[in-house]
Amino acid sequence: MSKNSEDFVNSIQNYYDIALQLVMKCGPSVRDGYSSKQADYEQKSSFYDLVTKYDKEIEDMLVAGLQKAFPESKFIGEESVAATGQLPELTDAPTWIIDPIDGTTNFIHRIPHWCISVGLSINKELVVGIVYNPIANEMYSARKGHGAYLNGQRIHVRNCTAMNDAVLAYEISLIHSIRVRDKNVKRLSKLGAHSAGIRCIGSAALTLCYVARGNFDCYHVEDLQAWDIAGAAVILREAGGVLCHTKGDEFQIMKPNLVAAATPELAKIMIGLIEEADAITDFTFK
Ligand code: 2AM
Ligand code: CA
Repeated sequence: MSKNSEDFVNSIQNYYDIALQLVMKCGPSVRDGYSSKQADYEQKSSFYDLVTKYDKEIEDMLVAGLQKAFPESKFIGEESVAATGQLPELTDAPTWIIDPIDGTTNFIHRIPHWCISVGLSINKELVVGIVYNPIANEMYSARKGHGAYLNGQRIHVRNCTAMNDAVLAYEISLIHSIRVRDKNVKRLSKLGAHSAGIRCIGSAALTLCYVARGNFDCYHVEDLQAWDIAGAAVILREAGGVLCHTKGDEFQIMKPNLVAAATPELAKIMIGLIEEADAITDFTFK
């Protein structure tokens, strides 16, 4: 290994170690907030877009800790973007992409599927992913090229190549938006009809981790943001999964419309079924 690439590997390890510790440190306070009573919340852009004081607190804690450890860092965080209304452009700089609570509605309703999600992009490539569910005590983590882990144990996708053997995850909450409702109803109907089971857990990051550990086999979602996906994207890929754009092109983190699958065969079948769903024109649910 050249000196430069050795330095790069060491620096990624350092980013990973510090971020893992910081995320773990957020566990107790957010766990207390979840357990005490239904958390107070506010609406952001809509009646289904919610935020609690814990979302803001965790993001602030993570940004402060990472900034202190790595002053060269940039940040793309859900709550800072909501506060400023500005989505920063992804640059080559080390950029932490943070969702302080992915699955905020679950958090508020005391449904135990939510997580803290952190991804690190360097040179516009995702290299570190950390997804932590403090209620289940599940820490998912990955560094590019070093495999994916759940609480320190390696995880792998399931070798699933057929849709009728696959458990499909689909984010049905997105039918809230009239803009994408028909698209989602058509795609869910087409994909779901061919799959062995359909599940929706309300956290994109955890859903991707469930594909990574072989509980679910595939997932399709569009119209989310980088922070919903960044951390788990690294985990899924390092667990051997496939992540691509809905049309089969390269996955783009800043516009993360995606097909995630345990195998390339399954991803190809999903892309085909989505195309078939989109070709249905005599349907409207509005
Ligand atoms: P969030 O909890 O961070 O908002 C399930 O609802 C998944 O979709 C979660 O990962 C949630 O992230 C994300 N999501 C993002 N925007 C959403 C929206 N407008 N409605 C519902 N879910 C949304
Ligand atoms: Ca969130």
